[in-house]
Parts: sequence; C-alpha cells; structure tokens
Amino acid sequence: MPLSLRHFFLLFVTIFGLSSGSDLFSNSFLVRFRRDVDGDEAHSVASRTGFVNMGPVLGSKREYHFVNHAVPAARTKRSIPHVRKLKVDPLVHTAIQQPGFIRVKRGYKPLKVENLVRNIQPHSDPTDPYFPFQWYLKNTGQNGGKAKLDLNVEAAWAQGVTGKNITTAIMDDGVDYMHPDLKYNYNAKASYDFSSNDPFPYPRYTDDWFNSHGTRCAGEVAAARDNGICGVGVAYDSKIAGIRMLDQPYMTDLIEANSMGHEPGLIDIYSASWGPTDDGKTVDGPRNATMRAIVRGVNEGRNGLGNIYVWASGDGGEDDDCNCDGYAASMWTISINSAINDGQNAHYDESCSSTLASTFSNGAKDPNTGVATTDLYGKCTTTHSGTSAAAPEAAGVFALALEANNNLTWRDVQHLTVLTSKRNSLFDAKGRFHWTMNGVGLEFNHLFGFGVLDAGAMVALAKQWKTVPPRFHCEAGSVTQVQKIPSAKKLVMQITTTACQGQSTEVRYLEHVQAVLTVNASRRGDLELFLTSPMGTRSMILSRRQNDDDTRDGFTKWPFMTTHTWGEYPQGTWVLEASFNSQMPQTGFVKEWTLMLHGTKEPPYTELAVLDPHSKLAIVKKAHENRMKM
Ligand SMILES: *[C@@H]1O[C@H](CO)[C@@H](O)[C@H](O)[C@H]1NC(C)=O
Ligand SMILES: *[C@@H]1O[C@H](CO)[C@@H](O)[C@H](O)[C@H]1NC(C)=O
Ligand SMILES: *[C@@H]1O[C@H](CO)[C@@H](O)[C@H](O)[C@H]1NC(C)=O
Ligand SMILES: *[C@@H]1O[C@H](CO)[C@@H](O)[C@H](O)[C@H]1NC(C)=O
Ligand SMILES: [Ca+2]
Ligand SMILES: [Ca+2]
Repeated sequence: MPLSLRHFFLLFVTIFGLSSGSDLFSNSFLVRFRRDVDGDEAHSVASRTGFVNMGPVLGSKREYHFVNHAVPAARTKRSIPHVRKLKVDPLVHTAIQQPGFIRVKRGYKPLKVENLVRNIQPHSDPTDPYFPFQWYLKNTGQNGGKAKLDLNVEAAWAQGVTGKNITTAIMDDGVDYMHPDLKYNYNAKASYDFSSNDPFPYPRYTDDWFNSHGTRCAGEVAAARDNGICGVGVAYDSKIAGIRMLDQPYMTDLIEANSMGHEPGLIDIYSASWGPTDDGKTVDGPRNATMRAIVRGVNEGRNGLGNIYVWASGDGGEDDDCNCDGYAASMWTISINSAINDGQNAHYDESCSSTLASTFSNGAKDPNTGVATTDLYGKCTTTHSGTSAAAPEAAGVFALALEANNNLTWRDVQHLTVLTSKRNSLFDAKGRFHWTMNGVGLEFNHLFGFGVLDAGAMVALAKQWKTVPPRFHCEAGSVTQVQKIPSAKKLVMQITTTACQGQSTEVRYLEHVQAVLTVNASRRGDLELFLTSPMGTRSMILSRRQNDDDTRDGFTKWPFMTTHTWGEYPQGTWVLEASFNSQMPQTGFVKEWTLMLHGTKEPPYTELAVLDPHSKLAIVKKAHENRMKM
C-alpha cells in the first residue's frame, strides 16, 4: 500500500524532528517579475524553466507561485540550481524557494461514527434530530450543563436574522459539500482547494476519517434547519465556502496567503481552527505574504469594510500562551477561546491577553457531549471539540451580526463583541484568573476575554450600530537601552506618553495595545511579562511556558497584544514588568520596547441610543461622557 500523505507527514516530522523554526524547503517558489506579466507570459516563463505556474499570489501581476515537480516536496537544503534557472530568465527579478513549516488542526480527536437519531421536538425550536444535543445553542441543563449558558441564538433568530447572504469560509482540510445538511448552503464560487489546486475542496479519504475537521466546523456555522438531518447551524441560512489548505505534508506562506486572501469580495468571514504547533515552545506567526493577505483583507475586503478573520486561540492548555501564536494574537483576527457546558474553561484552553471573547467546546463529564454537528459522508457527530469547535460558532454569530447590518466594518464587529459578550457563569476551573473591571468599567478575564458571545444582544445592537470613528496608530514611545532582567527580582520599565496628542495619529480611546519587544533569556519559557495601563489595568502579556527551553532566539520585535484596556484613555504612564518564574537562576535582557496604541481620537459610541441602563454600552458611554467633561 502506498504511503498516505498523512503517514508521509508523520514520517517526515519524525525524520526531521521539526519543532518551530525549521530548515526545510518545499518545491514552491515565489517568483517576482521585473514588470507586470499576464498569465500566458507567466506560463511561458514557467515552461521554459521547467516549472509549473500555479497562478498569481494575492491577485498580483508581479508575483506568481511556481512549483517544480523535479524538486522533492520537502528537503533540508535549498535548491540553488532551480533558483538560478529562474533568476537568469530576463523577465524574472527574484525567485524565493518557500520554506515548509507545520500548521496543525486544533482539537482533532479520533471519532466514533454515529447514526442519525430521530427525535423530533415540538415547539418553535428547530426540529432537526440533533438540536437537543446542541447545548451550545440552547442550554436547558442537558448533559450536566448549566441552563441558559449558551450563545443565545434563538433571541437572534427571533429578530428575523439567520445569516442570509453572508458567506463564511472554512479554511481547513476540506468540506463535504455533498453532505445533505450542507449542500444547499454551499457557496461553490467562493470555494477553492489550495492543497491540490482545483475548485473542489472535498476532503481526502482516510480510513480513520482524519479529514473530518472542516466538515464539522462548516456544520456549526451553516447546517440547514428543519430538514430532519443532524442539527442546525448558528446562522442556518448563511453560506459556507470551503478553502482546503491543510492536509498536506507541510505548509507554505503562499498557500496560507492565497487562502486568507481568496475572494475577499465574496467571502465575509474566514474561520481558522489551526495554527502553529501548540507544544508550548513554539513562537510563530504569519509570514510575509500571509501578513500582506490579512492586511489587504481588513483594508479592502467586503468592498472596503474589511473581512472578519476568526481564530481558535489554541489547544496547548496551561503550558502554552496564545500570545506566542502570531495569528491568534494579531489585532486583525478575533481570537476565540472556549468554555465547557458548566462554565469552566476546557482543560486544553490556552490563555492570553489578546483573546477577545469565548464560545463553547465540549461538555464537562460525558465525552459524548461535545459539539454536535455535521460529519463526513452525510453523517452527524456529537464529539467535535477543542478551541477548533469554538471558532466556527463565533463565525456563525458574526454572520448573524453582518446580516443584521451589512455595513459593519471589521472594527465594528470587534466593538460589538466587546460590548455584548457576557460574563454569564464562566470561571477558571483552577481559580487563577478572576474577572476584573478595566478603567472604563468593562469586565474581562485573562482566559475568556470579554466573555461568552451573546447572539441576541449582538444582533440587536448591530441593527442600531453607527460606524466607529477612524482608527489611528500612535507610536507612544520606545525604550532602546538594553536592560537586564535580574534573576530574583522584577525589571520595571516605564513609558510616559501623551498618546500623540496634537499629531495626526492622536489616540484618545483605545482599541488594541501592543508592546513590541525584543528580549532574550537564558530560558525563554521562564519569562513572564506584564503591561499595566495608566488607568491601572494589568495585562499578563506573556505567561510561563514550562516546556519552552529556548536559550537563543528569545523574541525579536514580537508584538504582544492586549485587548483588556479597550475603551480606556491611553495618556499617562505605562509600566512593563519582566521577571523570571523559575527555581533556577535565569538571566535575560530587554533590548527594545516600543508601545503601540491603536484606537480613535473621537469617542466611539456617541450616536448610539442606550436602551438598557445596565448594559456595557451604557457603562462605557457614561465613562466617556465624564471624561469629555474633564
Ligand atoms: C448579498 O451580498 C453581496 C456581497 O456579498 C452584495 O453585493 C449583494 O447586494 C447582497 N444581496 C442582498 C440581497 O443583500
Ligand atoms: C514583505 O516583504 C517586502 C519585500 O521584502 C517588504 O517590503 C514588506 O514590508 C514585507 N511585508 C510585510 C508585511 O512583512
Ligand atoms: C454605512 O456606513 C457609512 C460610514 O462608514 C455611512 O456613511 C453610511 O451612511 C452607512 N450606510 C448605511 C446604509 O447605513
Ligand atoms: C542576551 O543579549 C545580551 C546583550 O546583547 C548578551 O550579552 C547575552 O549574552 C544574551 N543572552 C542570551 C541568553 O542569549
Ligand atoms: Ca439540519
Ligand atoms: Ca498555541
């Protein structure tokens, strides 16, 4: 029997012992031309140099993705003769052989195939047989859950909002688009298979159903209602697109970039339940072309309103910190953590200050109370789990918000998330992280961000929403003098800032804050970092990672992000604390700290009517009004 791709993948990880930054080269090449060329010219350059042209990168006329089938799919050396062959072509400016790296699905668990259960419920609930198992949609206390701890979707549906004309792309291992619960909501035009370069992102068959991940995520967003099959999606009248980009021996920057930049006018929301390895020692994020794709998506996607990128915060448990995952920690993604059906965090949840909000993954006691959703080959499952399961629920809720108001920008969606997520009964199973009020009265938790999404509240507020004022980026200050982190004490550093007052980039009301740091350490995993705002909100921007024994790389201009100071006023003194949490003496140096403030000059919610005086909107608005009187 030939080796399957997955076996190849495992073999290859074993042989090369890959962890994070690897020295591995793929047979993909980024070719930059000296001038704009069309597809035909690119093809003829490819064929005279022995390559295959896979098409433009991000729709560019200058940059193309070439593959050379004479080069092994993965090797540890650069293929200099092939690069040279391209470079001597008069039309070619540069050719860069793409490194291969690892991206893993979050929350893959071996599954058990189940048969359809027919168990029709009366009332106005959906009649789909798995609806009673979908406690994350309607928690009645089934399976030991806590009643009313759910996404409150029925309150959104009752407002006539079900996701119509909104498309969510599932960037994953494929989607079973012939599944009877998905096929009518499948948007073929917006779909693509970047793993095998064709328009049909159908999952590759394996005996163990390894490639069921994307299909399960798709059903959470857009499984059809009242058709007697499986359950129902959060936004059951919305569309899903399949973008197949996992399930290959290695990932390249070009595949990620083309996936995240695919049809940004047809796709509203991109959902990703994968990322760098959650081994608690990796520090990795989007590479150059992928970063450009994301920036283009938020600036130009959806006719300039910006695409919504939803990210699973990570399954590394308490040993990992999602601020070391550059996708989850990005300002341009909405990173989602998970809670289980009684309000605790899941044991595999990571935590970090860039998480914006949470949804749900599995049940507490019974392994069969995972997320009920569609499965491969027309089947249904009740065991989908991981933060993988949480991100598509959020994508579904955002699809509802976008139907309620299709004029929302990518930032409006983040503001709505902050203002309508609820503490409900979420709590840290280990009692480490408490709910804390920030300087303008917004409650947050290091594990759950601003709380669990509330679809009913989000749709109601979306309907009356007014676009937030323009966003500015203020470089508030830098410390470039090398500072030693003592072994037994804290290093405390300060930046006092006017937040660019009087300049064109003045920020008076915060959205995201980044501490961009270059640090080295004799043991990176023992380093802890805290950032405290002028209003006294303390964010843990890096927690101890006991498995990370890096002694060499540290962090280089790494943007540690916090959402906890949302709505606060940034003027004053910001404090960075760096220390080692270790039995052994450690040393390290902070070589550079730049504080980046992102937000608005104008107060953001002035035109919104306050309907509920106890709402977060009322609390923040009042705080901002008091501030304006000062
Ligand atoms: C549906 O969405 C597309 C873009 O995503 C938009 O151009 C079109 O006007 C929308 N149609 C309706 C009926 O809202
Ligand atoms: C990508 O690389 C180009 C050329 O090397 C550089 O100009 C650009 O700033 C980089 N972009 C990002 C987002 O890193
Ligand atoms: C959409 O938002 C813009 C501001 O970004 C506003 O000028 C416009 O009136 C809004 N359109 C609708 C239909 O609400
Ligand atoms: C960190 O950088 C400092 C200053 O450049 C250097 O002296 C030290 O050896 C480095 N430490 C480690 C652990 O790399
Ligand atoms: Ca159904
Ligand atoms: Ca992680």
